[in-house]
Amino acid sequence: MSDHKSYSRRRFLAQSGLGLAAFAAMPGFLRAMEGMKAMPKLTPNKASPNFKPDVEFELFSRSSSASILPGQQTLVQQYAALLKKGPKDTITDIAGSYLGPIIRLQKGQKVRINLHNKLAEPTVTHWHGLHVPANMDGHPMYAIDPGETLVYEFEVLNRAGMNIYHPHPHEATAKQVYNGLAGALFVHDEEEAKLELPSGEYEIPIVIQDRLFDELNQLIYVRGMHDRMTGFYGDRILVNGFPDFKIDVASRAYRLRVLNGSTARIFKLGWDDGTPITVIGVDGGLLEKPEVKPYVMLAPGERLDVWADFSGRNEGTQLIMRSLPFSGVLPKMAERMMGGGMDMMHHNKLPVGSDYPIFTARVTKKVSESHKLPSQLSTIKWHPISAVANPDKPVPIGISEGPMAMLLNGRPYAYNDIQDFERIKVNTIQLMEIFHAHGGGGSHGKESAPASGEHGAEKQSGGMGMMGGMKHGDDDQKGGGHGMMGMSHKGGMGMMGGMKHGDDDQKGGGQGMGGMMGGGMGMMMSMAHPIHLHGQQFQIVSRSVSADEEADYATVREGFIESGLKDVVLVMPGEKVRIIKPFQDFKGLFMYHCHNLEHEDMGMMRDFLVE
Ligand SMILES: [Cu+2]
Repeated sequence: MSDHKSYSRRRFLAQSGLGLAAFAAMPGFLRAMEGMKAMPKLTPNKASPNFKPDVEFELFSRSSSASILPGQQTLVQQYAALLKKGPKDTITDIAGSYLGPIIRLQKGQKVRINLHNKLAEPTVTHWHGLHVPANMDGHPMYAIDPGETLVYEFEVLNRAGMNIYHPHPHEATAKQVYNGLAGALFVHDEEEAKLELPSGEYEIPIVIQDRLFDELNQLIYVRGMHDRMTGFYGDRILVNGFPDFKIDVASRAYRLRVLNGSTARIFKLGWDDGTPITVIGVDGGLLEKPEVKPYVMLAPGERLDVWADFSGRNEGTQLIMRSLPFSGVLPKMAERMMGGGMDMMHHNKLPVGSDYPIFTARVTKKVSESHKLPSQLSTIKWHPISAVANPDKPVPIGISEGPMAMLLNGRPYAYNDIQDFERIKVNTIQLMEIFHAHGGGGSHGKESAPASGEHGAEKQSGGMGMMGGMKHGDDDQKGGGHGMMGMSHKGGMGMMGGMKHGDDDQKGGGQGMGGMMGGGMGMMMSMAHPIHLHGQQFQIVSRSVSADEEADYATVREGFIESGLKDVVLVMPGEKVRIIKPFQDFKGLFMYHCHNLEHEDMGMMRDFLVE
């Protein structure tokens, strides 16, 4: 299409304020949907007679209720497990919690899990962090109906670390996790055992979640489009399923296994007395050496292994783990609305980026002996850039935010919609670049657009201009991307952002959506996304942020850890992150998606086909 025609059409939309139906009728949007196929309904995998498990357990997804707040019980969805074979400590219930039991596996174990769907809706369980075959990974295509059983069989290949099990059904992941379906899954190995880190009662899981309750103690979830676009935020912090969580500790070292199990909320963890946080591990297990940080950022899906040493502290001392102030993860207008500065949307008592307590540690016993922090924790097998299959052509993961859908690489999630750049050769190590396809603000749109161009993603996104704006230097497509989907301008400037200087395409498109969405525009702009890749953990090679985001970035900058293996990386507005990720052993579909689970369910998710 010519510049002139597309410009006129957007201009027409802008001026007529036509509704969403007109938007959906745009050819570009339809082209993006062409590849979309319905999720197949597969026959659930059955137990293989040749597989001899060391560990076997039943896992039930079911409706239940739990005492969370004083008074009436809360209806929840919950995992329950029953060990059939294996060491007794494989399954540990958290008494009184809606969270699933803690699962402990050893590297090298062969595991069979029989998932029984006792819910009234389809579900499937994903082992977030585990390196398992594609058909054991809980891809939404393996979802089972109520009453069905799905058998998982895999060998534990991971090194020691904290993983998560949670549902992953198509467009219902967030709701099921929010309703309570999630649990911690620890892998242990010999390398970790040799360190003799604090264990038993001295190793404490800390699963942090936020929830919103009504006056009858029932869970409130998404109330409208706004809650999906920013992600859903509760106003009560729960740890391991409990409000006002407190642990009684002795004056010695503890190992805190921390997981952000929220659907959207990002934390900046720090001790209230300024004690630095000693980190010994992240998503993919132990670091090589401990890292001491003033605070640590923890986005949904991320894990932290914290060395918390209370030795030398007097009985009666209290230490509070707080979320400390920061800014920039939400668009400015959404930040203001959440804080109550504006009365348009849902005010939240606990704005993201405000200062609030997470849990309290009380020293109730003075002891003299304590574990010493090892100076060397583990050895990580790093992949040098020379081992990478595509050093000059990183696989693109382009983030774009829009009022209708959250996209990756310009496309919404669709089953069997693999683009050329999403085909990965098995047993290769890939360089990948995660970036904001629409930029995070006026100036660095320039920076990120060439990045997508150099990936060659524009070839695959051929007819995708309307959705993705992936193609650099093509004002028509770029303008379309900005206008229709990519609300890239920050700070409540969405409607005006495209209006200055001679970028006519952006102007037309920006106004067009503005007209359609009315007052809701302000929040649809660049925000932080925790990007998760299924399969093996990756290493972070570099992070860079555009100059216009630096002030906000300064409030989080010291909270990132790059010295360990990750499977979630928080990508801030204006930020570009390069990673190196192996795709070894298994062929098939492995997802990559935003772990803001509301975004995931909106379509900010894609598949890699490893072949
Ligand atoms: Cu997101």
